[in-house]
Amino acid sequence: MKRILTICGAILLNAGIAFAQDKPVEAPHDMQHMHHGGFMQGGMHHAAAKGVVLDAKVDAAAHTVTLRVGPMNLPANTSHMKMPQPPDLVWEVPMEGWLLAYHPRLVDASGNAVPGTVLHHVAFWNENRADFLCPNKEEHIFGAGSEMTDWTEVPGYGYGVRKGDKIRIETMMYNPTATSYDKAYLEVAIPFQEAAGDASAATPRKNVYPAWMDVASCGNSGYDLPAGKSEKAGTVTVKYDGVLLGVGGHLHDYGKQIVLEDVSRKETVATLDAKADAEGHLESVPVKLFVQEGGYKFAKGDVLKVSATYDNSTGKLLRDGAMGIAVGYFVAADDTKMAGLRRNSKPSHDMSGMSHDH
Ligand SMILES: [Cu+2]
Repeated sequence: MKRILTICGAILLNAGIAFAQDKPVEAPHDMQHMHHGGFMQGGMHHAAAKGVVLDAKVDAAAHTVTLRVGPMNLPANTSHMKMPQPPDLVWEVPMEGWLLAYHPRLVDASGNAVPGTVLHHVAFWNENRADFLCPNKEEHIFGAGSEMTDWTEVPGYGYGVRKGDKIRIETMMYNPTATSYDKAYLEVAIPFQEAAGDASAATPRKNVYPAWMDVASCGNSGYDLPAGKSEKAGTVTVKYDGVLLGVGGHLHDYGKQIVLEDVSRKETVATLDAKADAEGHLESVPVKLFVQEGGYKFAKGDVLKVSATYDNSTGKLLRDGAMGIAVGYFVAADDTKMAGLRRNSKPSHDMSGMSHDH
């Protein structure tokens, strides 16, 4: 497929640690990002949804920040190609510390639940850090699709952030249901712990690094899904000693299974069988935890293989319809070695698959 560069505007929000109702601030266009193909497919441009902004509310007492993307109008029976899509939005982290968990949900303007089936994908990227498995990409710190993956806290661990880190939020909606939703919002509640602050939060967390082991290796995640049964596999090499605390998975509709193997050790790390409804719409992908055993050991140089199987019952090829990603948390044996992944200045985006494309 011919991929064409497109420039997406970004909105920067400066959220202070306060109860104040933070007003979103539109940044001048120096915050623009170059994307590789993400919003251009088959020569068709996604229409941009107007008026979608990012709101960040910090509840200092509850140590939780809630990010809210919206409002979005979602007409019934609309594919992700036809749906006007929100622009990329940027959250600037207001404190030093750790993000502990991610709890996504969809609501309407009155706070009533909207079904997760209308979320095609959301992805959070830390623009100030490189991915430890694929340094050509930014660190992908959280993602969810229709299965609305809830990322729960792993006690004692957290994702380290610095004040001013820019977290880019890519949201893609669709609506395969017969019900239209007006003014829908995607909310992600993120409990956090400050590095230094009140005495109760004094015990530092161990740093985790999100591990995205993709059937597309270090390229763009989205691929064309053929009709019927199919399998795609990719490999990635671990460059640090450490442990994997657990692994979940990301698939799209008609996804069946994700298998993660450590080829160097000739071992299956995890087999994850997806749950879907009668039409094949993805409902959930299980999570396998190794925390009890102290984590699944990876050695520098280990080759990991991830494979995804699908059974596309539509009878036709679905353009950019699939992804297959095993997602886990990695803890380095020597955390100081991970410091080199920090990017202090804005990176010049390369062309090798920066965005989580659809
Ligand atoms: Cu996806």
